[in-house]
Amino acid sequence: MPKKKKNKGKKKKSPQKNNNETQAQEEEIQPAPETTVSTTSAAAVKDRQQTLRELSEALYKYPKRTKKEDPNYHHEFWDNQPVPRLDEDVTETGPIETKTVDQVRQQPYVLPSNFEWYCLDLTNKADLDDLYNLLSQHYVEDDDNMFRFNYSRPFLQWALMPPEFKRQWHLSVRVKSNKKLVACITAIPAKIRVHDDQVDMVEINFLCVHKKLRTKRLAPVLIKEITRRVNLEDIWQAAYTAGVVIPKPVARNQYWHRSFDPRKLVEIGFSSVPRNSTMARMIHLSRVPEEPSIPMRPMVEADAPQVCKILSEYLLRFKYTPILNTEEVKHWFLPRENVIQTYVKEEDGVITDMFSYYCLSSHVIGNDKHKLLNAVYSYYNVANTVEWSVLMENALVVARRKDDKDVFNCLNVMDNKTFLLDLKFGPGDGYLHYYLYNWKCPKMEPGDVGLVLM
Ligand code: MYA
Repeated sequence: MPKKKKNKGKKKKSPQKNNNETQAQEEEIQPAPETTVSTTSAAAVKDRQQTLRELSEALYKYPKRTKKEDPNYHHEFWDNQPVPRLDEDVTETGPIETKTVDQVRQQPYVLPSNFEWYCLDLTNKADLDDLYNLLSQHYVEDDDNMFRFNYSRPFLQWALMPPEFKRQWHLSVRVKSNKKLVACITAIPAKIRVHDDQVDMVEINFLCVHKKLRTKRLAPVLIKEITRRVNLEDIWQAAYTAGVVIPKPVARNQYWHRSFDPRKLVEIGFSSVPRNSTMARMIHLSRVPEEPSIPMRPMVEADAPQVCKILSEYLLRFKYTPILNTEEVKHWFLPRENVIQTYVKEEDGVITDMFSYYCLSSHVIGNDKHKLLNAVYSYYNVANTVEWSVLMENALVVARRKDDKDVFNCLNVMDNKTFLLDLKFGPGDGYLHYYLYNWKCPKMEPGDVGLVLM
């Protein structure tokens, strides 16, 4: 769900997945042959098939195709941006347009007269509160408006203040008369590898317009102004994700959900008890071990060079990844309570494996009993000396036992599909689309993606 989002992909709910869909799902993602739960006995296979069917039915139907997914849909804004058209079959790789800084407009784009641009200072409590409140009330919701992301203040500082961040890229719009914050869009610097190219670009996130100002074409102005500010720094490409389909996704990924608290998830409408199953059975399926099965410990600062090394080597297997230096690894991976957790497996001073997840709750809209859905999202993981399902079961244990979360969410990026079914993740009803601005490249499979944005 929520993550991702979203409509940035994410969430939720209800059953009624038909048999064809269930079967298709099982065919799409097969468990890794070497996993711990594999067995050849007919009874065990049957039991496993039943479990997988229940998990698939319990969670999240597929979204309907919307009008905008029609390749002939006219996109007034996007059809005039340096991105491939929806019906374009891209076979080449590289920039779509090339400009120089002296060609960039010097003046900010003009807003309606009652609004003004403002650069947020996220070290300032009042500015951080303003951003938190805007997003908390107006950011991404699921299609049925049952859940809305609740990015915490410390999360926003983590997500938006990596090394070399720029305040002028924490762009917002205020009402001139009372200074109320009503819209925002953010960029942070990032070096990204796409296929064989390493490109200095930005990651765009937190595009948000106050609900009362929607459909007035403010979003294109925000996008054009952040583009101008990024171009002024001689940067011409961007990476971003969204639940919506616009010209043109590089990849389409799906969220998977591992329930820890099925009773709560059913009470809030995030999931449901499938036909032929019971709540008791769902609770049984959702159990996680009491203790981790392998010795792993929270990452500390001195681990950063080794974490950087094993992660960088692992990411070489994929086609769309970040390139991180040691300072960036410290920022993105050192544990921060209820924001980011990273655990490493170390033997004789050598770090071989890691898992990490970030913590992001969602508001449960209009539910008297539950106010928050407490979720974690798989971030970057490396399994060199243990099987994927063993490593990630330990992540589940820590998220459930230490962080007391309701659900563990995971995209089918990188090698994640190898452990999803074995660890009893079920498919979500939303897709997260990956994009590149001003960079064309051939479409990728979900497992080619090695990038996780918040
Ligand atoms: S994804 C999260 C997006 N945020 C939300 O979903 C929060 C809730 N929704 C809202 O706040 C509003 O509905 C938003 C649209 C702000 C989304 N990405 O102003 P409008 C196009 C890109 O009348 P509104 C994230 O943060 C739409 O197709 N474009 O619409 C990554 C249409 O264009 P066209 C989008 O509903 C953001 C136009 O906007 C999105 O009032 C990456 C309509 O404008 C979307 N998610 O506001 C941004 N949604 O007519 C791109 C709608 O052509 C970055 N639209 O179809 C590009 C790179 C920039 C930097 C480049 C540097 C080199």
